[in-house]
Amino acid sequence: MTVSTNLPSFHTPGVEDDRTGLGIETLKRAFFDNLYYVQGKLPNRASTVDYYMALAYTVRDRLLQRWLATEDILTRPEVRIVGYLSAEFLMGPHLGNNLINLDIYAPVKQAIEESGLNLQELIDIEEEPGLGNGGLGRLAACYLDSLASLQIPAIGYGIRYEFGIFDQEIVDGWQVEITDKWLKYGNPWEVARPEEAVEIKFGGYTQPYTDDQGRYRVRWVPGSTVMGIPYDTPITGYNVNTVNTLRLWKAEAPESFDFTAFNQGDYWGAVNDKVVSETISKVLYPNDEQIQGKQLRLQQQFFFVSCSLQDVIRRQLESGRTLDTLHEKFSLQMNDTHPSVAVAELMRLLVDEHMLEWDHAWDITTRTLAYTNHTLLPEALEKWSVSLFGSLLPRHLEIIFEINSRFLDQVRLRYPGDEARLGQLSLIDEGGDRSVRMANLACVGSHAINGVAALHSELLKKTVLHDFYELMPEKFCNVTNGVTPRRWLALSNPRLTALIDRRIGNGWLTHLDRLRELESAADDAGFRHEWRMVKRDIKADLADHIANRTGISVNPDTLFDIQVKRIHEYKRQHLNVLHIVTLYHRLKQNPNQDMAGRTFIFGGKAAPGYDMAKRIIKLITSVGDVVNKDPDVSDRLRVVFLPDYNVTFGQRVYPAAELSEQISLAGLEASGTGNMKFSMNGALTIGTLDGANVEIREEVGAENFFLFGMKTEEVTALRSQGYNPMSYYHSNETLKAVIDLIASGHFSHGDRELFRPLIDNLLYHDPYMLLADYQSYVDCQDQVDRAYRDSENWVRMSILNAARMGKFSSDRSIQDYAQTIWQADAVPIEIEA
Ligand code: CGF
Repeated sequence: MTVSTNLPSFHTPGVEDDRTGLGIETLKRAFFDNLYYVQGKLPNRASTVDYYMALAYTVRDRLLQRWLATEDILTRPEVRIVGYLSAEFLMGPHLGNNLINLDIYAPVKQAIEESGLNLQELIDIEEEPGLGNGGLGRLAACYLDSLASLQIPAIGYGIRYEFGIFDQEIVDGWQVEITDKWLKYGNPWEVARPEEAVEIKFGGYTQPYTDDQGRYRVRWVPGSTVMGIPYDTPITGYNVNTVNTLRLWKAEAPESFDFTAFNQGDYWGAVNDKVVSETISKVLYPNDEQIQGKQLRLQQQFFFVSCSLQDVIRRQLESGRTLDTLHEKFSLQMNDTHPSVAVAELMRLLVDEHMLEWDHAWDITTRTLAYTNHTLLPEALEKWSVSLFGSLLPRHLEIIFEINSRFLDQVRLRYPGDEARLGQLSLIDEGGDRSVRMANLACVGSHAINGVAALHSELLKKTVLHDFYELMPEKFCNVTNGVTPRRWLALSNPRLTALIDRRIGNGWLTHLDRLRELESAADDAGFRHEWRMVKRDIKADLADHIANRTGISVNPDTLFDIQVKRIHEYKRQHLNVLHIVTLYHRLKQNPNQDMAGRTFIFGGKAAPGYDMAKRIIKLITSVGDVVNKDPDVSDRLRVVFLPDYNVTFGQRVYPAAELSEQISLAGLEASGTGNMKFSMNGALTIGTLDGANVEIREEVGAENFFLFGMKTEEVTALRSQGYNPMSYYHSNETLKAVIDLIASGHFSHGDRELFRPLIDNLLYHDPYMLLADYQSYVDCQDQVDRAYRDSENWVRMSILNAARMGKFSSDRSIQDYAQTIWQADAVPIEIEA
């Protein structure tokens, strides 16, 4: 179905308009016009931020017609809409991405240069909206890019946190958190829509009553209300007319000022209401895969879910449909359990507010909602104490009990007398302080449940969701994650993109499988030379950046070995450190050791309350301090921790990488997406058979992937037979020497206490089995070293890695979702002049 829109254009036909025109002179005029009229600045007084803002408005003007046209088609009853519900959207800077997607990079560059400015400087100054912790939020951002590029009408729904993920500084080798003030200069990309605000209720109590038809009903009398104000950001598709919307909700008090309280002299009380309400969207919880059970977090979740569902219902009714067909117009994807209170809220809206019968409402709810699971880590599975839940959402708790009782009745029929199974499946965990299990709620209330990589989806069926799989196998499926090649290749690696274009022409950015046409180029010495030169240049740029940022000089002719991701014990950054110390120890013993020089680069944030992760950062920086200054080794080894890893930093780092570290303990990384960004940019992976590594290896070929470590089954077997890390320590001389060296205070100015918690943890518990995988890892790293020294073959493997990454475009993931879960089609938009 292609739809045409005929919006009023406000343009004079045939005349290039300052708001839409793409001629160089027009762009320049528009740019200075925005600087003057929107920023209120003359060029001689304008800062780089002012110029950035003026350019952002100039670009935004050029997408508005498509944005309004896309908004317009959403109102048509026959157009199906995907709603992506996510507590996190880690969008990254918009300007550069929009220039690429609108295909206006070249004219804008020219216009800006002719104005005596530098486009890259303006792109670089954008404060990135860091409204996410890591993989999950960034995945949501890639999916919005692909939805728009595939012309699927979609709305991303989330929270407009005033403070996103903290900025990280490294002080004396430790992480220090700084508030992220991304909104300090204003946000040119968003448009507030206060006229579409909705009211959100909390607390209070419920009251049964009988309606005029004599039916039993329940009324929720809330204790407080908050307003949700939508802020919309346009999400451009690549080279298409579709511009979807990211709708983020900001919490505000219903009345900006309580005059009664004020007049009675209670100024504090009057303002307090406003302050308390706004707290809800104040700050993103900075924990990745670790629940904290804080009341404010549940408030945030319910807040954005209720705002979004009310918005969806309004759109449904405004399109002329009734709620009976909500599932025909909307498919709502819950990104993890964070939005899973949607199951209860949609039921409440349909039953209590729109007076549908329970069974009918339940049918609509389950046909509308679907759930993506992102983790097997037990500490990440969300639970809310029944008492906390009931005090904040008393009506929802009743609804959850009702859903549970009906659900468990069905389970009883299917498995008579199986109390243990009933206990596992129940939405309520009856052990200790009773709690609501959000993953169970999501499973029961959805028509589809998916994991994010083939291995992860299989493990879900075997472990955490095993009982659900046995009961409802038809709901389970896999959608392997993907990343957008527009941001992660075209925008971040223009040099490689240009080289690929020269070889295979364009068009591959939307059909990433076409990169396979590069395979033959891997055998072409001339092409390999060009490939190597591109990588070398980008490495030199990163080396400059590292020198500016950290004062550490690194040699671009060494192997760039990179691990960037959240710092977490299961991701095993400290295994990487054990390898570095092993090389250091070897070189100290034999300074003439023949090895390729290596630069180890780390980046990533630790959750502020996660002591072990923070100590891992300190270990990396401390080892770096010693190694980088030691003349015996520093020509061959360098260790860098680059502070404040974020999307912008990722864009610099992935293109420069030669070796990608994906070394989690098998069975624990659901998918990973950094692994895909690295390979797409021609890095080789050293990794375990975990998450999407498994599929990456299948695609690129085992001979182009450095595999090490135990498989999931081996991990399980070792654990069940009783894992004893100490036995590895005692039986492996080098491992013992490496651990002893760290424990001796060699990297901590003689302080033997600093790393004791890490060392003791490894020797006495080692939950992520570093010691068991150590030797295999070191052997594999030696293989990497030998391979790197055969530089022609290395480049060959690098080209083949990039050439075979088609599967990991988020376009493929979105097509999978669209076909198997959403039944959503492309709706190409024609804009009539
Ligand atoms: O989601 C993650 C990431 N930490 O955000 N999980 N969560 N929750 C997984 O650990 C990654 O493996 C996964 O790639 C990502 C997106 O699905």
